[in-house]
Amino acid sequence: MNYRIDLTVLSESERGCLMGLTVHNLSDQRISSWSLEFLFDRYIEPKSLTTGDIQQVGSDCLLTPNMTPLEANGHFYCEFLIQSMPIRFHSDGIKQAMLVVDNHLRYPVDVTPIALTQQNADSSSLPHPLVSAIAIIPKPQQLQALSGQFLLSSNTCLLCHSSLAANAKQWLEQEMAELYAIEFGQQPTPTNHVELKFNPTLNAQGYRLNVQSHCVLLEASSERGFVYGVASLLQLLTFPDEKTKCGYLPCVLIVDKPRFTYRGMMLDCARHFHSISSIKKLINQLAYYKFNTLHWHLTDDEGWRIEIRAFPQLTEIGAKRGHGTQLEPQFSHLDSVYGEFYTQTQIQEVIEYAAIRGITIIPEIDIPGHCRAAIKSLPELLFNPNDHSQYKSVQHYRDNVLSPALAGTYTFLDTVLEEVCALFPSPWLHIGADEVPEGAWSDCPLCAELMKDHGYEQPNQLQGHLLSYVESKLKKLGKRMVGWEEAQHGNKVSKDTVIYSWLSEQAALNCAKQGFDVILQPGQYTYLDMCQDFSPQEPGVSWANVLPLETTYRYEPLAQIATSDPIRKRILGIQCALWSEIVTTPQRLEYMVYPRLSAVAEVGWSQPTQREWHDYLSRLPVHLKRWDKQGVGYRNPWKTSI
Ligand code: TNX
Repeated sequence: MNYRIDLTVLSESERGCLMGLTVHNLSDQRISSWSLEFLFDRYIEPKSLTTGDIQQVGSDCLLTPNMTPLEANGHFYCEFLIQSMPIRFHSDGIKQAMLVVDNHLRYPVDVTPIALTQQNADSSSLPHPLVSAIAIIPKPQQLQALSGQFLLSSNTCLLCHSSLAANAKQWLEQEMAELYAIEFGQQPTPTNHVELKFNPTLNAQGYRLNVQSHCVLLEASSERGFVYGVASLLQLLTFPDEKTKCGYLPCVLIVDKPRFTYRGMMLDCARHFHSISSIKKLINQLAYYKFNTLHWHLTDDEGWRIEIRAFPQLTEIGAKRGHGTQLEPQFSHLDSVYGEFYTQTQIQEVIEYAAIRGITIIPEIDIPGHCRAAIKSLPELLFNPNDHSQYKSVQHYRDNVLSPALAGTYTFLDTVLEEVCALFPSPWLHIGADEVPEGAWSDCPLCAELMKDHGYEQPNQLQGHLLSYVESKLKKLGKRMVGWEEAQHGNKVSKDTVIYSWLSEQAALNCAKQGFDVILQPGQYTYLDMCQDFSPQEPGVSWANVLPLETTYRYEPLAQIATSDPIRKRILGIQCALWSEIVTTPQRLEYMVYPRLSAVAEVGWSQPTQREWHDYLSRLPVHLKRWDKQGVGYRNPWKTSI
């Protein structure tokens, strides 16, 4: 390659980091007119740049050197300050760069790993406990190992006595066929059958699984209970013998039910798009680990990913980013147009696939912040030319907030929400509400008028104004509004709103004390985009934590809250999240998700008294083996080099 850039951390302080950037021209051509476009997700303070100018929109940066030519075999050097915590990972460096010559010719640039001032301590290493044969994750509430085993083969008959078990039956049949090429026999036999039977005495999400040498009896009182019983059955199965096509289930009696009623995962498909097949593969694993919710983050500044039939512009324009489109390139794919979206038909297919596995999909339409893709797609409705408010969002956008004072905003919201509510059977709809930047709506005549009309004193009350409109719209559409913890800012939404807290568990407890139902999603323990270890090559971000498997596993929700404290009733459950800024490929997705997903599963399902780190580790190897068979990529926590 003819061009190369090196980025070095020169010093770190409270205020941020001082960085040195060198642009090398390795060719024998002098370049007189050039600029450098690069993707970097920290904010560069424009005034701090020692030579040239910088423009930044999100992670897209354009450095123009002010007439400094790039000599043949020469280099250009500048320094700048970034607002950032100390940098310890290569993922924090420049992701991609292009040299722009004479304003239009674009050349690829080699980007060396960021040079750090300091590295973290060594990577952690894990003990090697004895491998458990009965290795169910999450750990069941009661499990009694019995002697003997059940032989499962195509001679086994699957008997289903309850319509509530139909989905679970279908899932079991599909898994057996796909993974082991075993199809259940049709003839009922007294000595070789798996029976699914309704038992009204069991807990709503509970099940009872009794494996005996001549039959397997799975009982539950709900659709989900049957699915969880099947998940345990699938996990108990030792891999069928390839030749004879039969597998073994150890004889056991399991009586099980979850600690929390809500166990979810959030997937961000806006920052990077994940294919329908990746999402289905993930949903299938969620079912194996007894999750019941996928929270689908479908819109954000960097992309609108859900077809809205009334507004095709949202996906024609808002799903694409890159040169020649309305949205700048972000995070990756600097050299091409990036972006896809899901049609409503595809979404329907995913909803059905998830339903068979006991998983509800909650869609998220993130408003009023994180709306840049929507605003660029529908400027005639959403752009307010008279709003001169100055703000910068956490992700460095200055034009990503919906206006509560524009009529078009309400037309947009009504239409989008009507379509989304009709598409998703979920009783909840997530409206985001996170990270509205300070300063939004502060210099806008229409907003000032609206504030005056309603007697609001602070512009941020307009957030409450907008959200309470959305809440009543959703109520009319038969849905309950749920949102990030900032949804209660502006103080106008009702206590029916479910709050997803992400900054800390304390934030969740504060909301619960005010009377909100909450879902725990503390970034410090449950954010799967956080690096999994300390080595600089480990992919991920680290603003909330470095998050090794052990840290996730050891998260103990509500550890400080007395068992008798009524506030516990307000904590509906827990959720992990994969934000996708750094999730550029399906392989990266699985690397970030597994095995930490299984650790979160146990936090959400099993009672604290049943959880033990070494015991969990002794069960994990069986899962790695199954993931190998299923083609699920994972980070092997026992092999630390990447
Ligand atoms: C915070 S958690 C965000 C996201 C980012 C994520 C990166 C939340 C509600 N907002 O917009 O993608 O951090 O880790």
